[in-house]
Amino acid sequence: MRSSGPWVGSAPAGSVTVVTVLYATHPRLLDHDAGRGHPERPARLAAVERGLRAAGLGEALVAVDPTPAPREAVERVHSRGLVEALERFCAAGGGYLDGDTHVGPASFAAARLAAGAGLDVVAALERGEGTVGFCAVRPPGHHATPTRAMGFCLFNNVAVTAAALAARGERVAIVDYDAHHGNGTQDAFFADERVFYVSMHEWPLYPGTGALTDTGTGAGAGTTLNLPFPAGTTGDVYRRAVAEAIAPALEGFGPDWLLLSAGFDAHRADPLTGLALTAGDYADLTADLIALVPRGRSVAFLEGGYDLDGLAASCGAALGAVAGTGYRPEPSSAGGPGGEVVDAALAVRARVAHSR
Ligand code: OKP
Ligand code: ZN
Repeated sequence: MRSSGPWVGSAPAGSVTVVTVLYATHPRLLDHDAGRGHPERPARLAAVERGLRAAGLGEALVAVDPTPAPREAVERVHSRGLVEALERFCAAGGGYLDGDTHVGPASFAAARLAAGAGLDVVAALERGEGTVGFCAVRPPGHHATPTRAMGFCLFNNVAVTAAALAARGERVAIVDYDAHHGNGTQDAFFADERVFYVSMHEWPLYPGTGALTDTGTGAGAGTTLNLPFPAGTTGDVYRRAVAEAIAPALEGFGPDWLLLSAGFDAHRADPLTGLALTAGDYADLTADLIALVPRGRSVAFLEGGYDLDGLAASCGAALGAVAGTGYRPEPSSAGGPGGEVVDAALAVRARVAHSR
């Protein structure tokens, strides 16, 4: 535990703080060089901190000092070939891995810290030190597949934590509300019955995966659920998706843990996407999702979110809702398209449920 600023409180002995948010971040995450003028920039982590401060989390936040993910934890998800190639490429000075994924000399260490944060937060939750965890990390992770870094992502942070939990017999739900589909996370667990992956994302949009009909394979049949929404989709549709499709599916699955791929780029102001969520919607969705697992068994991982004000407001509202501070800088939204996607997802779920 480390106190990284005056706004980070540690609960005084005998205090009646109802909720403790374990907040994992690290200055070395700022050293990952995503490339000149890149939207995935260090200022995002300052915006997150600003949002949490504005949300009045104050005393509720307790800092967790992340340690680099052990190699064996990374290799539960990623091939040794990817890990070694990434280490060599960064050590040699870095460069572009694909058209929009760039690394520098400090990126490998940042990626190992980003991948390790969730493991440390889980350990702290298991020691009873918090109610919920939030990993304010970069680079993000959900596009990184077992064998490939892509889409701003090096290691799949949420997947590394999910795989560690699953390896010890825990059942894990991953819900991904980033505007982009988490193709890497889906790939990692598509055939895995211990991890249920749910994504709500914009379609069509990068990376182009995440069809309604992708529902898992083999032992993992029925443990993937995709809701590909059109541009303009608003919070009312997301809330209905959670209430009618996601909550029943996860109740059937019976997760011990909820890991949230918390991307805030579905906010209406985001420059990379066309979805129309507000900070109020992020508050509602986060509270509704965290209610699906026992207290002390959820961890959110920062993924996208590229409008700094939208990011600050949305992540402040999301964690404020969990902590009950009532912070709501923007009202909920309604009236957009996308309802037919929820109907279609319900039809797909009915078929999948029957074939099991
Ligand atoms: C990362 B995360 C076409 C544009 C690709 C990549 C976006 C990655 C988003 N070359 N843009 O999901 O927020
Ligand atoms: Zn995204």
